[in-house]
Amino acid sequence: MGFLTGKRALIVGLASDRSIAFGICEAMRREGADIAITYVGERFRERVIELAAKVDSTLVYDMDVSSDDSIANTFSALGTQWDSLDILVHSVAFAPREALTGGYTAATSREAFRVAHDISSYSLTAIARAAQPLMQGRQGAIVTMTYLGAVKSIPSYNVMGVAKASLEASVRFLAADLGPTGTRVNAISAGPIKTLAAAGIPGFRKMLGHVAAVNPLRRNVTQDDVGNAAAFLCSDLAAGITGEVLYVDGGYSSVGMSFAGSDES
Ligand code: 0WD
Repeated sequence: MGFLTGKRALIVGLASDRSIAFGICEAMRREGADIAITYVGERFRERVIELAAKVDSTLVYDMDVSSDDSIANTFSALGTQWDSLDILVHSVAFAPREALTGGYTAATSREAFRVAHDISSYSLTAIARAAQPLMQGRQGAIVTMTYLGAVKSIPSYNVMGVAKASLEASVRFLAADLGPTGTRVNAISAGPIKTLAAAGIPGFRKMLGHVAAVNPLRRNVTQDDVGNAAAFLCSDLAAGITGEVLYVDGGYSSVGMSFAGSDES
């Protein structure tokens, strides 16, 4: 029996089989959770329905997290299928492409700042609120996806790093607010993984190579690594953990200096 048996999980942010969200779906299903999925944009619908079938799910919703109506409609549709929810996964981020190109100062317009924060940060609070009626009294868990750019500058990550800092602060405020109702809130800070969203970051391939060359595990992390950590964080095995950012990055963030290869010679 898996350690999520009997739990219901809503996974927000599936775009392709490479999405981190899909790794999370697979790990949670393997551990026994029932899965519902959201995506954004009709053009993804058929693809997401096929992916949902791989985790035995038929509950698939088109939800734009920048729209309160879309969020409300999705949770009301989900509520007709499920009378409770144990797990909410937020795996969504967006910034206008031009904001991720060039230096931070020149690239960060007011509008790009607004959009990045709305979709990549505020949306966690919006969906956490919408999920509350279904999560009441469930000892549930919310997990979101963040990146090292929240706490350190990273080339080209620009305003997305500032939005991730806001997202990580939101995790702490949500954890404090929702803890007394039984809901835990955590983030996973993943190392770079090649996905559709990552493809929008200039130099991403270089980033992958650098991280794999110098982190303690000498490899990039995978969707499975992140999926397994998310499954753990949303399970009763992690019942004492909330308001935390868990690094799943092969140890990259723990190193002050490291040379490529196996030693310093
Ligand atoms: O290296 C990486 N891939 C890392 C990703 C390292 C560390 C963290 N992350 C984070 C991302 O910042 C994001 O928060 O993980 C999360 C998932 O990202 P992903 O799996 O790398 O990317 P992807 O498969 O593209 O999923 C992100 C999705 C969007 O994909 P597209 O490619 O269409 O931008 O976020 C969703 C969408 O499915 N999304 C939205 N969902 C609802 N409403 C919206 C929206 N308005 N905008 C984007």
